[in-house]
Amino acid sequence: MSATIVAADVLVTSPGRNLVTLKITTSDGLVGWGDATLNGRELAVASYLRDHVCPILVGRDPAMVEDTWQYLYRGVYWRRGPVTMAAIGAVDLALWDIKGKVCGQPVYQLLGGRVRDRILSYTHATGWDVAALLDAVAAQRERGFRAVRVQTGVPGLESVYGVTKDGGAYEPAGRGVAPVEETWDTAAYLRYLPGALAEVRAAVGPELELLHDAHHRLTPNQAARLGKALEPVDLFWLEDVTPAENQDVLRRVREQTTVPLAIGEVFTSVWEFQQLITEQLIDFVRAAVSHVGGITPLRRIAALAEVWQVWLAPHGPSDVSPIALAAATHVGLATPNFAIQEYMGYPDRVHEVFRHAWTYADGHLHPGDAPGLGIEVDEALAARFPYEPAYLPVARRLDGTLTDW
Ligand code: GCO
Ligand code: MG
Repeated sequence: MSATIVAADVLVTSPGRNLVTLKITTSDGLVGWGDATLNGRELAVASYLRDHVCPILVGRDPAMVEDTWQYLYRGVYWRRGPVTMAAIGAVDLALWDIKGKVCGQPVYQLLGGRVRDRILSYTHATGWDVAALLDAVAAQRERGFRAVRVQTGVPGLESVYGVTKDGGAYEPAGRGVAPVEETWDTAAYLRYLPGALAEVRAAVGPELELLHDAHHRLTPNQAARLGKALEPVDLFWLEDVTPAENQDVLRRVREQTTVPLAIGEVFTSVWEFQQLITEQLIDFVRAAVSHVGGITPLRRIAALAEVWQVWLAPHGPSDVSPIALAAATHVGLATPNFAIQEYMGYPDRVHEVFRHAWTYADGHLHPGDAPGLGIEVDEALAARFPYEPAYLPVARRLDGTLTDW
């Protein structure tokens, strides 16, 4: 007799930031863990799971990973969107975790085994001015990183995406019941950034990989101008130049510049990547393994991208939990067209609540060889940190109109 799912429970904890976790328990006593965190909308995913998904998981065969994905995606009629897909992603991760434990194998073995010894990772360095940014880059190089995302302040602006003024650790979600409002001026950013990044390149030398995130804020024309201006900096990638809801416009950017483009952390399905990949409008797919619906669809996206020489580079900020990071590293070790894994890091308490087999050393991540995803959640410790409302900021232009954050 095959095992059945006997319980599916949702844990919401805030050990430094809000994280939502799905726990699936089987009749033979195995437990699988999935990440269901959606920054600023955590409780919506928790409710989607608790109220609509957990009850129908009970009684199902945990071995049927693909069928359960299809059941939750096609079987619901209302499909896609970040809340739905983060919920499906949590189920998919938990079922892969269980399958690994049943087989006594780390998930990467079930995905075909390793194609590399370890996976390259990049982290963030931020500084309000170039001197502070160079200090931050030096500190990350000390930690072994060979690839660093660089974000700076902009003269004349009080706050800028991805940068803290006091040099402290960056966490975009501000605690409180309403989002913080930031002011944004694209013209000032475009005037300042190319010179600032040229200074960074001159200081760090040619070998360090530098990345930059424009966070959806430019028009196609501005993106093309910025891409051209940054060509001498030799970026590993320029991320999210436009909101990319209108994907056709990226052709104009591609025609104008050879800067490598990365897009996709807010996309939730293979279909949102289809045009970008098949028309080669981007170089790197930034899907988050949990937000895109799990390991099952991430593998499909990777396979489509491989055909078109597009590379996989999963999203890995502190707002996807160490469970999602585990899943991304398993995929990364086993996927030929995997390029790099973002590793922003976590507050210490997060590592205590989510004990993980994955390790960071010398600029690289490894998923470890524990069965499944290699995660143990300290539920008693998690329960000591209840949910606190926290939201990403919103951004307004100088004239007060709302713009993309
Ligand atoms: C990145 C991202 C994040 C997002 C965050 C929003 O490239 O890492 O842009 O830092 O801003 O995930 O919740
Ligand atoms: Mg990004």
